[in-house]
Amino acid sequence: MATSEDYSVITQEELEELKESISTQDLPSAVDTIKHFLDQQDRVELNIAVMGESGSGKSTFINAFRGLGDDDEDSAETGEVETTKEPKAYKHPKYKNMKLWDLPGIGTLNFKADEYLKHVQFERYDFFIIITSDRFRECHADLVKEIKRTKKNFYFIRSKIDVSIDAAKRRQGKNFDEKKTLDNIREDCVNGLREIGVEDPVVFLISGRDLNKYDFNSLHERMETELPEHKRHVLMLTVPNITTEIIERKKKSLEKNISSVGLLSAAVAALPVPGLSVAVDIALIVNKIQKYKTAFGLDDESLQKISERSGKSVEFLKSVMKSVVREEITTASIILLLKQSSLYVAEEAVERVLSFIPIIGSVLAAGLSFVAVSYMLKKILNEIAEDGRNVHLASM
Ligand SMILES: Nc1nc2c(ncn2[C@@H]2O[C@H](COP(=O)(O)OP(=O)(O)O)[C@@H](O)[C@H]2O)c(=O)[nH]1
Ligand SMILES: [Mg+2]
Repeated sequence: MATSEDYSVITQEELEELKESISTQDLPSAVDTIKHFLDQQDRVELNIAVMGESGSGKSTFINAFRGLGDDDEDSAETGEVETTKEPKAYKHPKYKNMKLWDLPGIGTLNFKADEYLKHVQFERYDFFIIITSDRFRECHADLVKEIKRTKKNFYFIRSKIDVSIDAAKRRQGKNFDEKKTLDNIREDCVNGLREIGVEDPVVFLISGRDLNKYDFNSLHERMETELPEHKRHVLMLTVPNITTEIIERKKKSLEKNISSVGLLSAAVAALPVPGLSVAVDIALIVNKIQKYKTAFGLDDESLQKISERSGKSVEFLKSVMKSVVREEITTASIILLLKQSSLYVAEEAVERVLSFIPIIGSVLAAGLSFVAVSYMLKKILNEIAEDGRNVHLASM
């Protein structure tokens, strides 16, 4: 059986603490404690700083990264001349703990790079994004030298790639080669950065209009690998479902988290409180299904938005969905689901019988519960991710 050391999402200490507090509670409060713990996991803060000159495409990128268009509620104003001198936070519409910070245009404050970083409170950010829509200049290089001293990560973005591609198409006509054009732009940016003293720069080509194209996926993948584990989860949860690759990576990330839920279930099952194990398992599963539904954009609000953007009706989008989230999730529907899973029925019977012999019984039930809950959740996650993928394809 897996041990909690394998999973940094839940520590042995947290597990013990939870067990301790649950063992003294009545059933409803125990279930609440578990729900609260699970919600906390998704509330790790992630703060991303976006910097660049005015007009470079910061606001457009900030909106796209949060899955918003320019005209959506809560979206950042684009095409505005920047007047603010303070960083402004833009929250993710569904995960308020994830914020993108629009930093005052570099150059507008007449600060040196170190003063600038102090002014924008650099400690606050997990990493920095530096955007330009043409070439990188001294001001960008100075900033990077200072950021390096803070030991934080940074990423270079060359924005408005769609504009460059259109221009190349017009210029080159029949000889247009997209890959070659992109390689040239990337090489120009990298060489430019080297010339102003940045060692081994990596530049990502992005269009805020078509975030699903060009280098967005590799940028996001790189950010993910360079973040600490508990922050990675938030980065993956909040990424818009704009390509099948991203949907697949999101699924993998959520799958890793399942083991901790299984462990939780096992820990609870080991407590000699009749009925607790099943009640907690149901609460755990309902909680996770709701989260998967939101993560893959299958909640009503998201479907409505996809429908408006794609011109496909909500009914049509729903018609490609097959998983449990097509209907409303209730405790009753989950119990039905559990009953259909032979694994679980076996466990329930075992649990009832063995609870008369507390010590051996609880150990056995714990093992079974871990397997059953993990198995169930993996199966459900796969089905919901598949729905996410099908809705994404149907909206194109
Ligand atoms: N075609 C295209 N236009 C963009 C892109 N990013 C920004 N823009 C446009 O460029 C202008 C400045 O963008 P904005 O996001 O406001 O830049 P900011 O001043 O850095 O926040 C706006 O008119 C945007 O619509 C992009 O990737 N593609
Ligand atoms: Mg702006």
